[in-house]
Amino acid sequence: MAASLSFKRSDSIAESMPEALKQSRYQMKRCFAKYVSKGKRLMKNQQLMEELEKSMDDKVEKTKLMEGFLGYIICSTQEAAVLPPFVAFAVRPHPGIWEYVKVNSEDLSVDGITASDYLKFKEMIFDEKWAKDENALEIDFGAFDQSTPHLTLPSSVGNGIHYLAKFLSSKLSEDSESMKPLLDYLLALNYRSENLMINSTLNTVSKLQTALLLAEVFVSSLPKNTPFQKFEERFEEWGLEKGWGDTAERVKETLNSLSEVLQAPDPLNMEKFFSRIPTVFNIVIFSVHGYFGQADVLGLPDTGGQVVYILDQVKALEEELLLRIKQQGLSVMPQILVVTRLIPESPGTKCSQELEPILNTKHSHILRLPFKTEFNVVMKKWVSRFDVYPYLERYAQDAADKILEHLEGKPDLIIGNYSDGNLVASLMARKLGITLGTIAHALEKTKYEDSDIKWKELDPKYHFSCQFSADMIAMNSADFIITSTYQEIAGSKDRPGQYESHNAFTLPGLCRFVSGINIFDPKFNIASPGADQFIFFPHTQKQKRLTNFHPAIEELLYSNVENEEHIGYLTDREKPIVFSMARLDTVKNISGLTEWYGRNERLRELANLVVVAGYLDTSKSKDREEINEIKKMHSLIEKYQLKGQFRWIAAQTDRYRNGELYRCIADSRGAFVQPAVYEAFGLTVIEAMNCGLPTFATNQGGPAEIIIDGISGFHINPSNGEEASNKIADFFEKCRDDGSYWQKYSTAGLARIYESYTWKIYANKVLDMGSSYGFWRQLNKEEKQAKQRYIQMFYNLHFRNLARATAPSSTEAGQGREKA
Ligand code: UDP
Ligand code: LCN
Repeated sequence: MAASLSFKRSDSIAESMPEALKQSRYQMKRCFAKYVSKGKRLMKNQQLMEELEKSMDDKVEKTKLMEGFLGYIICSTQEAAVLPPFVAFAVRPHPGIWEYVKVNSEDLSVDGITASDYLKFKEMIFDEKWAKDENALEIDFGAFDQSTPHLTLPSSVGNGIHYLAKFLSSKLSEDSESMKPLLDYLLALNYRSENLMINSTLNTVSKLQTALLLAEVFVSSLPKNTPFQKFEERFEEWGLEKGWGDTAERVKETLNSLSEVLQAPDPLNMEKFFSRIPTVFNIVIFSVHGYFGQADVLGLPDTGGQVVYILDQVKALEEELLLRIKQQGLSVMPQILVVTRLIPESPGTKCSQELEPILNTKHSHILRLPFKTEFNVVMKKWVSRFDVYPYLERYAQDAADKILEHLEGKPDLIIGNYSDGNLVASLMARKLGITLGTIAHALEKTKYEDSDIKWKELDPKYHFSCQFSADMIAMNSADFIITSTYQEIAGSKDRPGQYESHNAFTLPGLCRFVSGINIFDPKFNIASPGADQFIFFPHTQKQKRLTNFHPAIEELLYSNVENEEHIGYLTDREKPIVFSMARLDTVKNISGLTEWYGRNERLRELANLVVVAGYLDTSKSKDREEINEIKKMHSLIEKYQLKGQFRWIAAQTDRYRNGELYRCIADSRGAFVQPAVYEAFGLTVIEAMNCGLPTFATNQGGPAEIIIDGISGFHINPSNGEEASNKIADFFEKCRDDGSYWQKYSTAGLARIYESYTWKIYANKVLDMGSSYGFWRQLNKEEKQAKQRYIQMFYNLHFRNLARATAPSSTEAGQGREKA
């Protein structure tokens, strides 16, 4: 909104709004009268805009107002709580930056209010008694972050490690004593009780500096590739141990970066030094729910990208660890353990096996432990991710014992995944005093509209009260948070990020989070995943193509048979294929895509539709959402008479064959469509692009960042099916008329992948985080401990009760049954 720039943006909205309201007093009175006319309610941005438009007849006035400051405020308002005669606005002028104001619709007076007041105002709509309760539970995690430095620019969000190096530099240069914590940290470095880098003789900063100087002069005189072993003894005389590097050259660089840091800390040397020191050898990764396996599990309910991500992540981390350990001049064997649920009754998968080596790694394993009830009964069957909460505390205890036994000691880094894994990881990290990183591929709160304020309605089905509380515990316990994209943290201009939406929210009747998590905390980092390029490679690499799969893929796509694996058929096989693949979750919107296609005659003429998703038969599914979606799919096939142009294939579990499937779709000059209502990252998007398949993906979430619209693919708006299907139809028309059009998008998609989405970049970033944040938590010990106490109290007095309340009865549990 260009006009907004003419206003003094240094003033707060509460300060500027009264004058702006005065200038359009007549129109605004009408508009506010409309807002309050329907009584108390919660209004979203679109509604506010629509009703503003409707309240004004004069077109010129309307345009003037919309281009002015008031228009800017309404455009930036995410929601408004109406409680006649007041309207309270939650305004988000920039990503991560919120202001709350309350306007009296009668006299148009404006008051700036706090987040807490805004939340109370909102609660009045849903639970008046609770909103008025002065002793209602109000949680303020931010109260413990007073001395933690925070970022201020929205554009810096997600680059925490970089800013951490700056903060560390200034903290270490405060006074003559400031360097002591770094010395203590180095003195404590060891592998299985063997000192690394320095030993106790270097017990002052000046002794360390002298040793570094002597050693640097000495190694400078050696040929660059002299192995460390050749001068190890000399180093010991100076109090220096292994870990500086494998060759004279590398050792010299590391010595120099520490000398520079000790002399006058600067972020560049700080980052470099922390990326070099040997701090991480053993890693534990928690991915608790679902079916976690290496084969035959993908596409099952709750089992999608997270499994793929973790298996690829482990491979990348192990490779990078091995490289780093070699470059540090050490001969340590790293270990990575992925800890998940053991499901005794999981036919067709290996999920009942306790220990399983991870394919294509040397030292990594999956370790599985069952859920046990408080009556010590082992849960035999799969449990939906929404129902796992009563088992997690016991699980964390059992896991800690097993992990210590397996690793013969503590891990150096714990990484959690998703709400359940993050909670377990935070319990274990606290118990053992270990650096904690968390990942939330998808935070459910943002997937379901108003899931916070309407939690009571949704709780019997989803247990969001447990889940959101668990998320708060994990995010606040984490030393660092790994995200896939910027939008995951801070959203876009118009839409708040997943984490951002956890800053101030309320569960009326239960708990009000006045400061849940602050996205300006330097713990937030972006490390985007990649796709396994052995599996997902361009369709043009003919010599690598897995042609042995072609007969099966031919059958899958084109046979006329309808069976348990596929429904519908394609009469005209000359047409290109619009392809999609996802779990059959509501949010994935596969049924939405099917409906858009059904309605768009032009698209139906131009292309066939093939979707791979879930089960085809309700009797096979145990998942509530999937059952609904299956029913919807069948009714759409009937309603739009899709047979002949449409094929619905059941979930496919073979990743190698899936890679070839994407390529066969590319051979048909088709396109991949990811129609999700919201997608946190979207691995299928980068898989398709890696295979050279032009891709259309939702503009809601990660894909909006992966694809540059109109350049490396296309964005589609999942809430406007007609526009989306027309955009796809336009593409196929242009491909029909211009032989090079399809190729242009295929090539541009690949280029985008190669420049930004690889696992190597990811692993480097994550290991650097493990090291830097490991030191930060030592430096920040007191504040961290105080916060930990608060978290512990919240866990004990709040979360535990919620989790217990969702547990099945002892009889159900005894039979290994989940709650219906
Ligand atoms: N997938 C699969 N078979 C299916 C559905 C999905 O192999 O029937 C894979 C897909 O190739 C991708 C992952 O599961 O690797 C899904 O990841 P994404 O990030 O797209 O979504 P999620 O399921 O994690 O929400
Ligand atoms: C879970 C999701 O919902 C996806 O958006 C991600 O791509 C996947 O995990 C892997 O991070």
